[in-house]
Amino acid sequence: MKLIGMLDSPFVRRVAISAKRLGIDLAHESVSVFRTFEQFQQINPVVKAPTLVLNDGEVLMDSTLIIDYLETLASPDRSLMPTGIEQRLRSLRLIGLALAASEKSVQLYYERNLRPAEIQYKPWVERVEGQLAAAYKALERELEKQPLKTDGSIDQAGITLAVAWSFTHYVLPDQVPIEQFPRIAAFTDYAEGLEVFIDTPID
Ligand SMILES: N[C@@H](CCC(=O)N[C@@H](CS)C(=O)NCC(=O)O)C(=O)O
Repeated sequence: MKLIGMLDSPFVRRVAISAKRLGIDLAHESVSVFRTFEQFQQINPVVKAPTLVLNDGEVLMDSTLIIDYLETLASPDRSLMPTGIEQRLRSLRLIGLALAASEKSVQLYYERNLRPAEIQYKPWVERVEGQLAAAYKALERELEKQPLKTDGSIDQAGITLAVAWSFTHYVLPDQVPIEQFPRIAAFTDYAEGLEVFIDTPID
């Protein structure tokens, strides 16, 4: 199976890291949705990263759906999702917030880098900035209530959170001052120090 997309996408990176932790070997092709649009189109006409090409040529897209598929292929004892209802609910909440933070970061990045300055729409930018800050504030509160484990393990909530925060810092360093989000920043430092993150760098 082949994972298509650049690791500077938080969605691609969470799939690549999850696959490694699940023990699933994926080939990886760094095809860009912008710089190599036509090449991407040949693989997936919808041009969404990540794309997963299965061995029989079937094409999947969307990080959460790809991870869902990889989870079904993996041995259950390697699952990145808790099975108990309360911990699963909490994981789903953290993942939802971290995906929203990634999505809002991507929107702001596109706004700043793709749309010409003279036609930028300030109310839209402010709305997205507010949503991005709200997602990280909620995540910071969640970590205050219950920290994520830093014992060498990492689950899907931890992967998605750390990948989101690293991405936002990479593309929008002005948006998320570390001093306002000390718990997220400390957890991300821990995650980025794990072998699987080091082996799957953002750039
Ligand atoms: N919800 C999707 C979001 C994927 C996404 O938006 N990826 C971006 C790259 S970071 C992309 O494909 N951009 C090109 C486009 O949307 O046209 C997921 O989780 O995979």
